[in-house]
Amino acid sequence: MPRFSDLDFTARSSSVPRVEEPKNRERTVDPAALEMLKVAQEHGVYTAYDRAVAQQPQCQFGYKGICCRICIQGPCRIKADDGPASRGMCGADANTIVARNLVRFIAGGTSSHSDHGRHIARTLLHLADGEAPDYKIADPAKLQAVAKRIGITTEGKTDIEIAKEVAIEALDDYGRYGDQTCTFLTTTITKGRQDKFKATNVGPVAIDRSVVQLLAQTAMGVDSDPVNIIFGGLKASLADYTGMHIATDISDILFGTPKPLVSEANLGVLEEDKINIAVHGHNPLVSEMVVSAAHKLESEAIAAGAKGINIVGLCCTGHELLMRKGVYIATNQSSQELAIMTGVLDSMVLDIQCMMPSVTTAAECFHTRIITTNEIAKFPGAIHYPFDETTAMEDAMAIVRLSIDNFKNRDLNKIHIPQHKNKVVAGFSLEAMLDLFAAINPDRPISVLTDAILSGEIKGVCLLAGCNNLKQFQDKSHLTIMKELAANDVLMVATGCSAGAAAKAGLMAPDAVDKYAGPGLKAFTKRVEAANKLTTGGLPLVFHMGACVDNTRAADLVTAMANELGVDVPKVPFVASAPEATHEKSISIGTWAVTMGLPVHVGTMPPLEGSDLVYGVATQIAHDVFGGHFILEMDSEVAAKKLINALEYRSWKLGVHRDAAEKYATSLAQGY
Ligand code: BF8
Ligand code: SF4
Repeated sequence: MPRFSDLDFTARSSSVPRVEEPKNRERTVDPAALEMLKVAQEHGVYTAYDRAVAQQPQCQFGYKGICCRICIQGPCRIKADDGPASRGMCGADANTIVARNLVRFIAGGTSSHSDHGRHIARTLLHLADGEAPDYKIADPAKLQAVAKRIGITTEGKTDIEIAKEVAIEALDDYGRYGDQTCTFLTTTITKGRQDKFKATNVGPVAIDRSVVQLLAQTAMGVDSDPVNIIFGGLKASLADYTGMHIATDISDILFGTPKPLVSEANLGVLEEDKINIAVHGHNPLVSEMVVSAAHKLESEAIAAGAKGINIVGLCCTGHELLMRKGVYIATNQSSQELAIMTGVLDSMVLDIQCMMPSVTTAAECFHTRIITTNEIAKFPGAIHYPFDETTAMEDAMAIVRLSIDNFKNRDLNKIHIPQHKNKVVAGFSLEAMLDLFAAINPDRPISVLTDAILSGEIKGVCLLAGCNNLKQFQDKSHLTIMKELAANDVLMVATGCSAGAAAKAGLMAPDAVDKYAGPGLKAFTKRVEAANKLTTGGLPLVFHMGACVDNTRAADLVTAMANELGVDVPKVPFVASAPEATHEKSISIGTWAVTMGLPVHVGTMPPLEGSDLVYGVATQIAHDVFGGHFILEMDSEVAAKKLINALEYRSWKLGVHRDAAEKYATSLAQGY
């Protein structure tokens, strides 16, 4: 059972409003976004912030997960505790309906990440076959490391030969016929997790199959056992992990493994005298090529009257570029439309995921060209330029030229760039983190972190992940939790829009350590900083680990910590938080993180309150089986305390078990 040392806390959320100030459209704490909301109003353009208000009050059947519409006898709603209205027409009860709805989110999230991963893996295969000449193996060392990890011999083989085998092994994880659990899962987790997943039958053998099976399992008239349905969801969530790991590994191979670097974040990074291109979405295959094409076409931009080309990132494809190239982050998910209203965005280049359909509407009042590039993501009103990896540079140059050509269409009366931006130190892949620690202990770098936890210098590690959610004020929960954890000596890594929130607010700048870190965290950070010759001006308060798809970097970190400590993941003082979870992807990530053995805070209520059984499984029973559980808490200050409680509990227990092991000369107890 999860335990809170503060006995006022329970598995239920505090009673804060589920939608903060539902009539207030100024739903953000980002000063640049607040400024641009006024500009939007002046131009009469509705944004996500207005639509969030217009959607209130939201349907409570849907909110609690007790609306079923998976067959067309429905929608059926659970309207009573007993009698005929307590079940849908087919007889499904609240527990079944909530469980089915929830795991179908996981199927969606897994599909998103893994289809992205497949695209990257196929590109590596095309590269190996000589069909994607514009891509290259940017990090041969990572290629070697991944190959070795997944059991491919590398001696006597060229990089291209190894790349082909890695790509085929990755693609095998999507559609294997046999019974072997996915390679990119089993080779990246602890022995304890391998055994646990085998014992509970949640290890996927093929990513695609786990999603298809889950949809089949949850179709009308198939599985009505909510617990069995949840286990199907767990299998799909581990398939999500697998697809994400493939995406990160192969993106590093193709584009380089991130290293510490300096950049800036927030709308103030837009430059009036340059061609501004925002790359938006998730898949670096397009955005990396756009960056390269922009370098080649600088002279054309100058000929068009601009001082050059300024690429900025939106959402996770921006984080991919920030991590590897130092490209600026313009903003995170909720405020994407506002970038258009600066009047200086000459194009917005979209690939997949988290892109608002309304960007084309916003662009109608401004000159921005919206350019879609993926066959599964077309927007009415946008220019569709089909991007093909086999002709990548040619396509990217055409896209950049569409942007240069649009510079002349700017309306000088509509220009408004908010002067808000902050320094960002990013680029913390796991490899980069271990390099930092190796300056103190070259033999066992990870022990620098685990020793700091064992000595009590820091309380543990928290992964901050996930989205913006306009039920709350944009970024507010992220920043509240980060500041509270920092003051309590918790080391933080962040991804996706959470990293975006930290970056915009200056929490990824070195001076944030002096401002917000507690004494232990400050001492730890400064010690690591002093041991390294950094060119970044210091280490940040929150370490940027990448895009959402890179959450597996954090999983690899906790796996390394577990192996170093000689325990399984559920014993490691490591927690995760998605303060503003939104996308289906955040549900699948949260679920695999719980299955891996982590306490996972979610700050926006997923639709499961309609079933006490499903709620109890997520927040309590999961802990008994896997050692991880959800902390569903809408009050971000309480959430921070609950996360700290979870870390303290784990550190205390780890200490007790270590003392006992020392005293009785046994290995550490593995129970949690
Ligand atoms: O994958 S954090 S809103 S942008 S889903 Fe989307 Fe959520 Fe942002 Fe990136 Ni992740
Ligand atoms: Fe209604 Fe059952 Fe159909 Fe769901 S599956 S919509 S509960 S009849």
